[in-house]
Amino acid sequence: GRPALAVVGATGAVGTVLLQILSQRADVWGEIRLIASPRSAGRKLTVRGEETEVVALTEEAFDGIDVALFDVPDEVAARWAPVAVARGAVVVDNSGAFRMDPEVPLVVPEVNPHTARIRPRGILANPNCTTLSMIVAVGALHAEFGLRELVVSSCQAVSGAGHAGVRTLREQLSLVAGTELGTGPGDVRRAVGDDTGPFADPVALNVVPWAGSLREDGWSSEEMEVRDESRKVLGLPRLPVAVTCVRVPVITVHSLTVHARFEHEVTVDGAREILATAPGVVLYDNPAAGEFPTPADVVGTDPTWVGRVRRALDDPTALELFVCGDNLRKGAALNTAQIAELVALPARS
Ligand code: 11C
Repeated sequence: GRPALAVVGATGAVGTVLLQILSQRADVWGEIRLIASPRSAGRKLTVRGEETEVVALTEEAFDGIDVALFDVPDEVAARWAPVAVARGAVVVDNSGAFRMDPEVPLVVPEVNPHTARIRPRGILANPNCTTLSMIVAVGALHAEFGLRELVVSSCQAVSGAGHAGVRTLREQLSLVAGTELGTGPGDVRRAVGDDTGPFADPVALNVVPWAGSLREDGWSSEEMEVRDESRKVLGLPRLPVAVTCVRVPVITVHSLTVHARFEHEVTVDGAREILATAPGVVLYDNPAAGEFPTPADVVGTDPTWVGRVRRALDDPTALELFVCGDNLRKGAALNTAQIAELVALPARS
């Protein structure tokens, strides 16, 4: 029969999008079992047009499951992914718990599908949504030109922080809408109050140069992850990577500015040709006509969108790009679904 799939964390922001994606893609699955915390057990969610009851996360919940997709916090994944493996499932995990484990492949099907075949722990990891929102485009250019350095800044949407992030921005927007706020120091902060939700500062009418938790020497966890994960996915363990992660008042779609330096001289025409034909990438780049990707247009779509392709003014080996990707789709749910399909249909990789 067809393989059985479990979705662990079916009620979260990523889980919700995953159920939509599983309903839209070519159906390779037999049973799809929905698993969540005991708090959500008994809820009914729709997948592939069928109402499906959510079952509680227990050891027995994995019986008969071939592939288990995890969209849960790191500590829940660390505890339960090995349980699912012990019960016979291959785990595709979208938390940070296993991404840098040398025995866990970090998989982006358009970039390194071959790595999914060898999985000593029975676990495959999905990169962070910030890495994923740009890596398919960068990977296509690397395959042709040989990447030597990456300098990126992110503009991250609030849904990267889940339902709580979206709620926070919507509430703050309702407090500042129709006012004259944003003209005096601290006026937005006073209007939205002390509770800034999952963010370090007010995010309405603002940009916040911080995402994740504090690491050594002033770096954020998000910045370290973009560096570590880009190196691992591209197979370039010593790639110089400079990153600044910034939160912006966008609901969904992470954008990144990318400065990519390559082995040899590059041309804009050569880069455009690669980006126009790379699987999973859409080149949308005609500034004379005002055409470049923005989150408001990209949201809800699958590809990585690239615009503003330029050669660096002071370095003929480097390109500047603006990249947008839906952080809940390619950045999370879609990539895990694609990895699960690689496991179910290995001939494709
Ligand atoms: C954000 N990239 O935008 C983060 C969310 O380790 O999967 C993803 C955190 C993670 O807030």
